Amino acid sequence: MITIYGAARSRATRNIWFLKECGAEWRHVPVVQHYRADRAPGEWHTRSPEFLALSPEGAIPVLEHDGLVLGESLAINLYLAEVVGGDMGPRGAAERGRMVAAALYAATSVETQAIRILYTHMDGKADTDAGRAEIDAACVALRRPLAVLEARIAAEGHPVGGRFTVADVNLAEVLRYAQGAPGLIAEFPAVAAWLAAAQARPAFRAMWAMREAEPA
Ligand SMILES: N[C@@H](CCC(=O)N[C@@H](CS)C(=O)NCC(=O)O)C(=O)O
Repeated sequence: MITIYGAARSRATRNIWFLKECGAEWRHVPVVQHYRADRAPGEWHTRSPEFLALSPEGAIPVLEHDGLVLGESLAINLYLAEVVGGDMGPRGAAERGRMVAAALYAATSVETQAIRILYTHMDGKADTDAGRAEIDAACVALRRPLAVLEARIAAEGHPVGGRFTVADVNLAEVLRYAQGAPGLIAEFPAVAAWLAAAQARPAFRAMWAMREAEPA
């Protein structure tokens, strides 16, 4: 049985969405961030000894499957794509390379900047001068990766393979953090349409409902 440790109000959304796309059977252990431990009394959090025994990193999400314990949300999805993803996984070595590249691109070129936008909103600073400056700076850094993605999606419809794959989920869930930057995504019409279609998928909606059901 596949087990995902990690509340839906975390990067576990990437894995929950993808598992719902796969229609695979899985078990959810909603470990919360240690600073949100009061939101889930009785549940494990990221500093609980039981969780640290499984994952000394103390970070969610973590996957457990057939004796494998794996961290890193995007790597977890790449693994799931191979074991339960069917055609959402790679058809060969070239696609595998592109899917790994898409995940690394999401983690290195997109996430750091996108998360600045998210945190500015979470800190309640988006409507302050400092917050607007922070969001603007992140947007400047994101326009190049977004332009690269725009060209790929305009040509092929999807990041890899011309079909919906694990690369769509990994990139879309990281890009979601940048949606709080007014007008940014709309500057890239192919990306905007692709992201809207991805977030309209039943599996995304089901993941989102699960997330919303958890205490904020
Ligand atoms: N690069 C990691 C980041 C994992 C991470 O930082 N997770 C956060 C929650 S989204 C966490 O576990 N924080 C632990 C804590 O602050 O208690 C991934 O993508 O899985």
